[in-house]
Amino acid sequence: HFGQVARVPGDPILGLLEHFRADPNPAKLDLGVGVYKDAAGRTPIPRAVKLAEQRLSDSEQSKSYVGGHGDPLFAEGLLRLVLGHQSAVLGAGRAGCTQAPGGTGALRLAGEFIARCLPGRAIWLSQPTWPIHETLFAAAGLEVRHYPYVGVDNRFDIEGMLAQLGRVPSGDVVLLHACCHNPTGFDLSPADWRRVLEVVRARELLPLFDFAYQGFGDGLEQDAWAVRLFSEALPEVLVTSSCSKNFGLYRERTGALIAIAADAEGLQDVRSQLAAHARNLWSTPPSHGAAVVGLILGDDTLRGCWQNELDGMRRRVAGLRMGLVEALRTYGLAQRFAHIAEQRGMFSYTGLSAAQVLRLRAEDGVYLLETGRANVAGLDAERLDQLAAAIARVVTD
Ligand code: PLP
Ligand code: TYF
Repeated sequence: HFGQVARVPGDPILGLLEHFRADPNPAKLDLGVGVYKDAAGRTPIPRAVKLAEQRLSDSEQSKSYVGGHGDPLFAEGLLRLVLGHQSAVLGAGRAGCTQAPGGTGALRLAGEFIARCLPGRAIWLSQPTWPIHETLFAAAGLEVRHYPYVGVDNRFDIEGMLAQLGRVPSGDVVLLHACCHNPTGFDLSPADWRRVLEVVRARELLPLFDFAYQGFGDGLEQDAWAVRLFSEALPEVLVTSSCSKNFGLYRERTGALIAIAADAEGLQDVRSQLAAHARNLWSTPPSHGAAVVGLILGDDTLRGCWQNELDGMRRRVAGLRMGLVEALRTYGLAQRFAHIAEQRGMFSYTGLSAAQVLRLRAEDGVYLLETGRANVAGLDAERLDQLAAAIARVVTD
């Protein structure tokens, strides 16, 4: 009976948004859920997306199903966006793209594939990571384990990470955030990535890159650097790509699992399995968002327009990071919070404690996650000083 069904708590990140909406404080500030926001606090639809949608609505002939791997134009554009136009792996026919409902769908498909086709391999996640990683891979039946990433001192722990990866059983899967680590904002340097590559190679681990923020770190090409380094150096790599943030397509559920195999023949075996598992999960993927991305990536004008707008989003977030550290300087706190300007992407592990976060919420209407994670894109450039004053009060009282 349904009477035996236990109630479980909702998603804490999305739950925080409800608390924010219910707060009558007119000066409230939402730094919770990770969606990009512009200076007016809106999550915009990029102009290139609007233009592509208009074109689509005029040209679309049918709503019949797309194939199991999704839209071929989308696949072609996304493979080049992620792996690069010059990719040797692409040239050799070793990389394929399976469209999925968002980055989350791609992660779940990867989880299914690993659980069914590579049984006995555990997946190693950074500590901390995006909470959905923890539940999603467990739901797919994988054993979930952790490697150190950011410690209680709120510093990126590359030595701890490398030491643990060096002890991971051969063959296990290691999930790596390609850029803009969620939740911390701490990314690896190129030298760090090379060291991780050597451990992954030596222990014959399978890297699974979660690439949800391409274009939000240092730029579209720069952010793909680690994915490309590993893809060209190793026989087998998995990458989940999300178009939610960089194309502003969140609710259209647009993403893909990119599989790289040792040779073109092996790739086709993997792809047959991915299509079979996708069939059990969602049959065929949603079309609209992928059709939009396919149009944008395949058209120089639309692509240029999109890249400009994405550059603008990236620069806005980077500017807010620096602006907040500058505002904190007035209170003698620039040094203490210097990491905010060094982190990348939408998120910052500020280092504020749960008690400090709760005070900011109650006294100032500033909403961060209790872990101290702030969505930097939610900051108001006109009110950085006000926020800095509030932070100074809760850290010094
Ligand atoms: N992976 C990470 C690290 C994310 O932050 C997100 C964001 O929501 C996703 C995956 C999933 O993105 P999507 O909305 O495309 O499912
Ligand atoms: O971490 C975030 O805030 C984003 C958005 O269940 C998100 O990745 C948060 C929770 C969730 C789905 C997406």
